[in-house]
Amino acid sequence: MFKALWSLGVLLLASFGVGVQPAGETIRPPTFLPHPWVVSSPSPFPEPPVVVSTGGVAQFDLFTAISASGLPAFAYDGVFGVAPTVRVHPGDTIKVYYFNYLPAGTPVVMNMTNLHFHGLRVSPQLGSDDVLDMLSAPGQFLNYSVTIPANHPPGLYWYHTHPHGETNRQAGDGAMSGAIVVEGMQEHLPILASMTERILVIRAPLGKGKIDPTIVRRRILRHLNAVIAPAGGQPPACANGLDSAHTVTVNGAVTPTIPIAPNEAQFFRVVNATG
Ligand SMILES: [Cu+2]
Repeated sequence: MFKALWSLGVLLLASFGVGVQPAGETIRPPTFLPHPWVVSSPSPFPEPPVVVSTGGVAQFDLFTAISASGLPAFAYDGVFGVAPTVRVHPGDTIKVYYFNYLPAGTPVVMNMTNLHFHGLRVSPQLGSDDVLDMLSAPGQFLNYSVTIPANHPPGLYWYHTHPHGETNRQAGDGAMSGAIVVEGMQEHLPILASMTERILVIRAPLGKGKIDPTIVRRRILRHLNAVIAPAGGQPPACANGLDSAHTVTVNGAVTPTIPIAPNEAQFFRVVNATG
């Protein structure tokens, strides 16, 4: 009985978007840059690549593999440590082909992976935002088709890997996350339409050392202070450094500089993706 149910589960998973790469078929292999996310400091403000919905669909390929830091990382469009910002309208569908290039796991670190669409009011069924049944082992892929309801609130959301028991290591320490924008905020606040908009994905990838959540939280607050320093003024010194367990990054960079004119107002969308 149990075996029969298990087989049914595998069948369901197979038909709803989990699979192993068919033999003989080639997939576009990611070519990885040597180091994932830490750019030397200070650096110009890096903008994540953007996937915009066309014809009601925002579609992209995403991979995960071990980065130079020894942790799992996202790879997009051949670049390691990069996750695109996905921009959709209510009623659109996000389609992701997500391939697991992680090495074979152990009973402790299984290297399973999946995606969670954080904050979106979408279906939790197979093929959509289902973090319980949709899991890919190394060498497997997941096909997501996540439809945003037509009455979905506009705003900032995010996606990250969410295999239970491995999320902290992948999403927090490995910084596997990206932003999702559901358009329409400007209709509620028209002044936003005239402002430069910036996406700030704040992560805290693990360096070498011990994990200390208190230090991470303190660093995030201090870093946000630095990011929103007044125009023309020097941002206060940021506590970032490679000496601690985690390094706080903004869009993958350490202490980047955001250009802003005197008296200019900008529209910041800030994702706390520190895990
Ligand atoms: Cu989440």
